[in-house]
Amino acid sequence: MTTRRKFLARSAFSALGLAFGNVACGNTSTGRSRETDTIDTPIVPTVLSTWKNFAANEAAWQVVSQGGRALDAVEQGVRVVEADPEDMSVGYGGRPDRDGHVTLDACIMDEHGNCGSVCFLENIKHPISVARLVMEKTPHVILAGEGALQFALENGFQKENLLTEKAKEEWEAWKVTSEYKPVINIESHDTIGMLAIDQQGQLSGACTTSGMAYKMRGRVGDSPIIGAGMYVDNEIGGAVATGLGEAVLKTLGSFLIVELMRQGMSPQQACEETVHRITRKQKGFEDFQVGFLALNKKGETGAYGIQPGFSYVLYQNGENKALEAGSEL
Ligand code: SD4
Repeated sequence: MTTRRKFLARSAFSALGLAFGNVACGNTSTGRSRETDTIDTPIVPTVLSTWKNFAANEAAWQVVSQGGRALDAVEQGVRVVEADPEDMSVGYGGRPDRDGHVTLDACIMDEHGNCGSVCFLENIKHPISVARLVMEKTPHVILAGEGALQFALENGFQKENLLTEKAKEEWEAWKVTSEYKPVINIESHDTIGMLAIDQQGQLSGACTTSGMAYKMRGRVGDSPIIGAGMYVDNEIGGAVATGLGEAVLKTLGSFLIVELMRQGMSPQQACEETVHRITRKQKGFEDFQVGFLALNKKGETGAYGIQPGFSYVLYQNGENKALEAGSEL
């Protein structure tokens, strides 16, 4: 097992550019050799997540720093937010749909390109762990609604009431006017998307949410859709999205970012180009938020949103830092 001392030594080597990945892949059909770059790619263990989820990053870094797998890191990281009743966009304490039901979406993807997802799942506190089991125990990628719940219960998850008093009170206040405006509140949303690189240089990603507050019953956003809310290609990098899911779905934003990085863009350029794609093609973007984070194999990161105020947390070289993304407006 890798010890912490080994990890620190390795991190020091990484900082000096002396630890290298050993992924060797052929040239792409475009003649570019982006994948072959990874032969000489220094390993920079990293955890990157949306909004100000310090504790989630910390939990993920614990796994990475002990030599664990990036997949375990992202699962453990986002579980912190799923269990937190104060975060009203994820898991327990999430805002309900317009009928008062908390319905959850989540997905996860590993370094081999395996992925699992649940959507429209009710009464289970940790949808990310159910998504992981869909990936590992079934031949499928997505389970939805009743079927996802049945699968979770069969696998030992407990049914719980996820609607907190605070979320219920807010929903009841909303019902007085019940203005149904399918736009995400620009100021307050905290869906967590997380990407990690472990000490072996492997990449994984996770995304989990209770979705848009007071959505129509049955509405599913981008977060559980592989390539929309999250995508990872271990040869290139990964991306996650937050904000108005409908806008992300129409652009398949996370997949697009990874493909733009494959073609040679930096994570920052890829995030900006993907936000431009939304603002060029989608009407009304002035009134909603979408934010993307990207991480490439070298540990370089990118972040960009439509609106100002998109914050994120980056854990690298032993430091957990809050940062603010640039924006289109
Ligand atoms: C959704 N993208 O369901 C999610 C919401 C979100 O921060 O990201 N909120 O549309």
